[in-house]
Amino acid sequence: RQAAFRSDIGALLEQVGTGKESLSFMKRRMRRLAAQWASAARRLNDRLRSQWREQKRILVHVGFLTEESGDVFSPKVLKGGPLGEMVQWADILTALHVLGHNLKISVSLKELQGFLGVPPGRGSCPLTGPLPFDLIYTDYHGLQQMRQHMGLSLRKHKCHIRVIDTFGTEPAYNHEDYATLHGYRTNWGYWNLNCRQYMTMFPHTPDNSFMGFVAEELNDTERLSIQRNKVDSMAVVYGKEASMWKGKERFLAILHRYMDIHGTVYYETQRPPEVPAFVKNHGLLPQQELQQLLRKAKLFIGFGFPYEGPAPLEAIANGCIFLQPKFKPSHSSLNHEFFRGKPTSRQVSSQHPYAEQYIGRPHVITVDFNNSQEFESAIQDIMKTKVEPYLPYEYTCEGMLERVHAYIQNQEFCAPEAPFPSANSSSSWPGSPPNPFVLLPNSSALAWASNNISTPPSWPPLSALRLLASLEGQSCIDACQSAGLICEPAFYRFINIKEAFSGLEVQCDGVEAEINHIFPAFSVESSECGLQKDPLLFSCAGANNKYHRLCPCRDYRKGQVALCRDCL
Ligand code: U2F
Repeated sequence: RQAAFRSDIGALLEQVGTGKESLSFMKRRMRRLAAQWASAARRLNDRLRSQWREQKRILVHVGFLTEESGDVFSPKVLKGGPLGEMVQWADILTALHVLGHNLKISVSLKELQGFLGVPPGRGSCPLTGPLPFDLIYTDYHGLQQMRQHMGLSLRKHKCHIRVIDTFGTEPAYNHEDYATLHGYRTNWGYWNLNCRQYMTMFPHTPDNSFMGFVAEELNDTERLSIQRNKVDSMAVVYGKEASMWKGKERFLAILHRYMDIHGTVYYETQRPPEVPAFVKNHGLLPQQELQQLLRKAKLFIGFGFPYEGPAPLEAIANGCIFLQPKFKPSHSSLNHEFFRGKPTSRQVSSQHPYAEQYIGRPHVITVDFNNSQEFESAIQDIMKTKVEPYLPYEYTCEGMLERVHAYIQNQEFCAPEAPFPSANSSSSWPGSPPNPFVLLPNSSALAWASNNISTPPSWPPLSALRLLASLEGQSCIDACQSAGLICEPAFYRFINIKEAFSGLEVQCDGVEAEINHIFPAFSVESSECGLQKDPLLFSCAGANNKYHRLCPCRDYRKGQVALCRDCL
């Protein structure tokens, strides 16, 4: 069946259900953004007119909101607790609904069992018949619940699952045996999924798929009125919970010399002691009122926590400059409590690396807050700088719909990928590939590869592939990025061949295949070249001081890093 865009969200609101503050928050958000989604759907529909979009049967099981997982989030919705995850789930649900898919939503174990047709109360009774869904979106909590209640059948069906995973999961952590043997075992990882089945909140490692969320878009009238009403001396502090303000008096005092400071900190009866008396605290605001405040403010300032939330994008979209601390050294699961046990080694270079790296000046200013002079002159600069409201396309409704549509129609983890020349031994390309195997656009090697090997056809299309060698110690994330490209894990299987070394004129004293997330890679010093033996370990994120990595890069659309030029 063809999926038809929906512009009305009435049915979705009914499906979301009631009885939890988190669900009410999500529904308020859905209502508030409904018009924005509808007009984005019209635009995308016009652009995709000729394309067949298959309607999928989709189950969304929001594990962290189930009572069975403890649901620690719902009671804190109105008390300054995390809302980022709810923002994202609300937007995922809306995107799937608007794209016209057949949706079922579950926020309890009972509903999950009902939808899956598993008899309730029978422990890990396996689901016997076929899976009644094409896709299941869930999170790590939900995955755990499915393992417990679908038993053995989970293994059979897991290619249909997509895991919404805020901070991301790197391949070394995802591979159960490898993680256990090499110290990458955490509470969360080790599910042996294809890492592209993990979907993140920001484009972290391209080993995962970038799901994202949306921020508010402005029409021309709103832009104009923002321009007129901006107050150059007004700052809003990022932090809805008092603990986020702790120990920040020094910065607040400096800032207060220049600007009036506003906060939206939750409190019960009295001003929290962490919030100085000169701060105008509005208390936790409904999203809509926060947007109004941001429209007037010139500066949105973060003090280091929360990490990687939606609010800075909302502030920038409303014409604020976001000032945030640079982390030196970077925060990560190795040195910071918050990230400890998360299945990633990602180095978080500031409070909001996406804002720092993908948006940057003049909208985002990232400085060392411990250097008071640097901090103070940043504030002085901000007061003088004029900026326009800005929202990257990938965080607009149209951008999110386009991306989710592309994933749904093209990502396929169930069909076995054609066995690519096995990296086991001396085997090479079947037939005789044109050499040297330099993956230039439209080269005959590529044409040959797409005709002979790529069944089902590769997505992203193989024409986007560019092969690079990283610098010693550099990951493929960084190597591709420094060439203006992005690492594409789906392409590893095409470059995990010995011809790739010769194509790059690398001298190899023999080529071995190993189970090591750094491979394919080579060492110049020892003339050692290694291929990857286990496709589950193909990793954009991996890096090792002794090795240059072989990197499959691709182009990307401006403002939509998840998609290559020919991906739609
Ligand atoms: C992040 O979660 P947070 O909820 O702490 O992220 P924020 O950026 O603070 O804000 C989330 C939403 O809260 C809204 C605001 C944002 O969309 O519009 N809000 C509001 O409605 N009223 C207010 O007064 C202030 C904000 C991140 F998203 C999570 O993934 C992390 O787990 C968490 C911890 O690092 O940080």
